Amino acid sequence: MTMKIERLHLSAGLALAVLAFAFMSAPVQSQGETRAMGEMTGHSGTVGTTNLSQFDPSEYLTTWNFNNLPPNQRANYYQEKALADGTMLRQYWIYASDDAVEVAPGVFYAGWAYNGQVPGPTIRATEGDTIRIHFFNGGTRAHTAHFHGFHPASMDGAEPTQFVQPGQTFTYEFKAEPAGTHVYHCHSTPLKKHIEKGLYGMFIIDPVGGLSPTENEFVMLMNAFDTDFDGENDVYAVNTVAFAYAQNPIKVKVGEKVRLFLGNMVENDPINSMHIHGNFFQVYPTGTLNASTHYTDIVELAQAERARIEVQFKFPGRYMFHAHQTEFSELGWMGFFEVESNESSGEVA
Ligand SMILES: [Cu+2]
Repeated sequence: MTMKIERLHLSAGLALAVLAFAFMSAPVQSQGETRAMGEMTGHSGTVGTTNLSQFDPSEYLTTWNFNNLPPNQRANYYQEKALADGTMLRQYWIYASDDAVEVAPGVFYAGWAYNGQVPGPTIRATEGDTIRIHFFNGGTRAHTAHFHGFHPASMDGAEPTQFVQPGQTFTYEFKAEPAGTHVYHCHSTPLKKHIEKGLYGMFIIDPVGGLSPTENEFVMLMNAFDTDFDGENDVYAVNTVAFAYAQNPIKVKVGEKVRLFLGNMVENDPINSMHIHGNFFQVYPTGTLNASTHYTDIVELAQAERARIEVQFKFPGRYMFHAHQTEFSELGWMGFFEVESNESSGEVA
């Protein structure tokens, strides 16, 4: 893996650093001019910055139903209407296209994206709502939008007869159920290629009455990119950009409940994980039952598996989170929570 990055680095002049964690016994393995930064910081990282104007991982954390857009723009992609039975009709305008995705500073992946971003837009509803997806294929291959959850076979988007050809549209409609932490993705063939290229997103269904109150909700989709197309991933991340939350830590406060909607859409590797330092958390597999099954500091997820995680930090400070497949963390899947004191005095313990 290191060799591959090195080749990429040398051939394209790209500045992706692959450096060992300071706490690991292995010597620092760095390349060229990236060595100096690694020795200064002692952590894995990248040199330079990623252009976040197309996709900002920090913004993605709390964006669902296009709530990051001003109302006049938002209406182009999302409209909601209360129905007589108390549920909502939620309509989405989703398109597929061929898009370059910057996964590390200067490293552009030739991806396929929903609405120009990887992961695609997060869709969030309450159980029983009507989801209507107006799907347009603006890409160069046949694509679909296949949702996990209950739906009629005609809405599955997985049969060859259901593949939406370039320039064509299809409207998916179904009830949002069951409540849980789900995903959607393209189900065109070859499936592996259509997923690894970036056609996936999070689909969150809240139970009627909502989840328990919390101060923070964050969407985290673990993904990876085979930037030299040899069948092995070169860059790993949560939310696409390598080390995004190492450069811009996620800010929370001591004692606040932090809810993570975590999914794994990594291709080429059968399993992925998330470990949070200095803490233990509750795990709700697939988010379907309102009962935690694990109180742990690591959760493993197979391909397309999801979990809702709830965590509270006891102490202020900076807490690392990363895949405990340590190779993945060194190649980008590592970040930090920046936990601030919750005292109104602002005094830090
Ligand atoms: Cu596709």
